[in-house]
Amino acid sequence: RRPAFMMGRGALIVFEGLDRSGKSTQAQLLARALTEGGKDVLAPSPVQRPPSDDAAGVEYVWRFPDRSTHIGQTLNTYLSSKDAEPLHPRVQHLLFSANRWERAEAIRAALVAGRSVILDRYTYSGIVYSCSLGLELDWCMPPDAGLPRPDVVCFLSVSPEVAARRGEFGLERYENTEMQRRVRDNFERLFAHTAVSDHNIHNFDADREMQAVHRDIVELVQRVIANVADSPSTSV
Ligand code: T5A
Ligand code: NA
Repeated sequence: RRPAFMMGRGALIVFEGLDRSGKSTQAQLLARALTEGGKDVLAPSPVQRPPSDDAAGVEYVWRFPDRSTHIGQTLNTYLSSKDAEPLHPRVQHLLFSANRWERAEAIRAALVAGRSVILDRYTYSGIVYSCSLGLELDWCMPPDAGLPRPDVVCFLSVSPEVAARRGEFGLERYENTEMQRRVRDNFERLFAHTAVSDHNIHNFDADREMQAVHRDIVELVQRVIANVADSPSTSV
C-alpha cells in the first residue's frame, strides 16, 4: 500500500432510492467488500463512525439524516412518530440540509485523507422528499449548494409492491404508497434537471436479490475509486 502522503483522494459514493429499496443493506455490503478487497478499512457498522486521523484508507458509511446530532434528534422525533407535531415543510427542509452541513467538513477531510466515504442518502433525498410535500424544486436546491459532490450516485430502483413486502414498511412518517409514488416521480424529475444530470447517476434494479445488486455495484464503484484518485474534489 502507498504511504498516506502519496495516496490520492477517496471517492464519495452515495446511495439513493425509495424507502426500503435496500440502501442501508447495500451500503454495508459495499463497505465490507472494499475492506476484503485488501484495503485498510474499519469494519463497517450500522452505527456511523466519525473519522479518526490515524487510519488512512478507511471507508465510512454515514447515514442522512444523521440522527445523532442536535438537529438530527429533532428530525428523528418528527420522522419516527406520525403523531408528532408536524414541522412546517420549509423549516423541515432547512433542518435536513443543515444536518448535512453538520458533516460536510468531516466528509471533505476524509476524502482528502484518501478515505472513501459511503453515504446512505444525501442531497437528492433532501430535495425530492421536500418536493413531494409540495415545495418548489428551485427553492429546495440552493441550501445544499457547496456540499461535497458525489463521484457516483447509486440509485436503487424498487417497485412499490416489492418495497411494501420488505421488513417494517409503514412504521415511519413517509412510508405510504401515495407518498412513495410522488417520491419516485420527483427523483426522475430531479435526475433530469440540468444541475444534476451530469452527476454520474446509475440506476440499479433493486427488486433483485441482494447479492445480484451488490455485484453490479461493486464493479462500478471499484472503477470509480480507481479513477478519482488523481482528480480534485468539487462541490454540488
Ligand atoms: N428524508 C431523508 C427527508 O425527508 N429529507 C432528507 O434530507 C433525508 C436525508 C428516513 C426518512 O427521511 C426522509 C426520507 C425517509 O423517509 P432513512 O433513515 O434513510 O430516512 O430511512 P430508513 O427507514 O432507515 O431506511 P429505508 O426505509 O430508506 O430503507 P433502505 O435503507 O432503503 O433499506 P434497507 O437496506 O434497510 O432494507 C429494508 C429491508 O429490506 C430488506 C432488508 O433486509 C430490510 O429488512 N432487503 C431486501 N430483501 C430482499 N431483497 C433485497 N434485495 C433486499 N434489500 C434489502
Ligand atoms: Na436505511
